[in-house]
Amino acid sequence: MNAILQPHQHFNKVDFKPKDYKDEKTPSFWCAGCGHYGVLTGLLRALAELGVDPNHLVSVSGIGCSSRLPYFVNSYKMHTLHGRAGPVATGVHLARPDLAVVVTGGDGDGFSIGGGHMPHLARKNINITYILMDNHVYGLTKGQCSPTSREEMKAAVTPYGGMEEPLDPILYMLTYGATYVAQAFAGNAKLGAQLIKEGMEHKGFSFINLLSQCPSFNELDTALSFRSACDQVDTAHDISDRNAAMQVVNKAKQEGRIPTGLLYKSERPALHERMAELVKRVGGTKDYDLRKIIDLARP
Ligand SMILES: Cc1ncc(C[n+]2csc(CCOP(=O)(O)OP(=O)(O)O)c2C)c(N)n1
Repeated sequence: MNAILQPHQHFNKVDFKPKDYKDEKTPSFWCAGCGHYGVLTGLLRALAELGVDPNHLVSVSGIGCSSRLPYFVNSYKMHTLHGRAGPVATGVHLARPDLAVVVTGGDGDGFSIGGGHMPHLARKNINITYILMDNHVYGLTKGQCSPTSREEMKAAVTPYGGMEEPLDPILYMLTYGATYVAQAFAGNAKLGAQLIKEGMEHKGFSFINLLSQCPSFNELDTALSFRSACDQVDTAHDISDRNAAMQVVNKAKQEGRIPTGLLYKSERPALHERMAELVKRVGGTKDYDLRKIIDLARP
């Protein structure tokens, strides 16, 4: 593994417009009015601003309406198993740390079935960008509660409303040590694009929660309700202070508001750098001697 290889070396390589990053073979096929279109628009704009070479871009997803997104992007792509986009993306990244890896997926995919993986992407500081397309519902399977659904949301299997406290993906990611944490309303593609771009430039695990309305199965969280509850707060606190970021989020939640913008950013070694360092320490080549690693680990 070569520590010098970084995705950034493939930035500013092409002069593409956002539409050039759209896979023209596959027209996007979400419902009319779906917020996921806004996520796609933001991503395509971010890619154009970065000028990332599509040959060095990998778009990875799990299963869900949101997880269809890689189909629509001019890149290498992997539509994997429900909840398993994170581990697959980790493997892609560790095998080829020079590629830009973007995961997209839903709140169900990431925080229900995939929930066991999320802390580890954050704590290991995997150098990938994770875009959560958070519509507070399972869209593809036609409207069950997700971990981010509001308690009062009535769905087919919860006709009297839910019984569970929703989790907050932002607080979750701050807690587990993600080094770039941001949030926006998916319909604000300008802010979405800016946050995705900065997230892809960030070295380490970047997590961007994009609130995305589901007009087919979530009547509570509409485009209007998301848009009117969002406040851009990213200049109001020290961005490198994790406790301050948590306080901002908690305060906004108490007031029924949604804090958007860049909420937290810090620097620490990413996993691929630590692995490269280990290889160097025990032999200086990727064909390292496992015995040396074991000997080194002995007290
Ligand atoms: C192992 C497994 N369990 C369950 C499913 C059914 N399933 C497919 S998508 C999905 C949830 C999708 O919700 P979300 O991830 O929030 O994305 P959305 O469709 O709302 O964009 C479920 C439960 C599956 N495909 N595989």
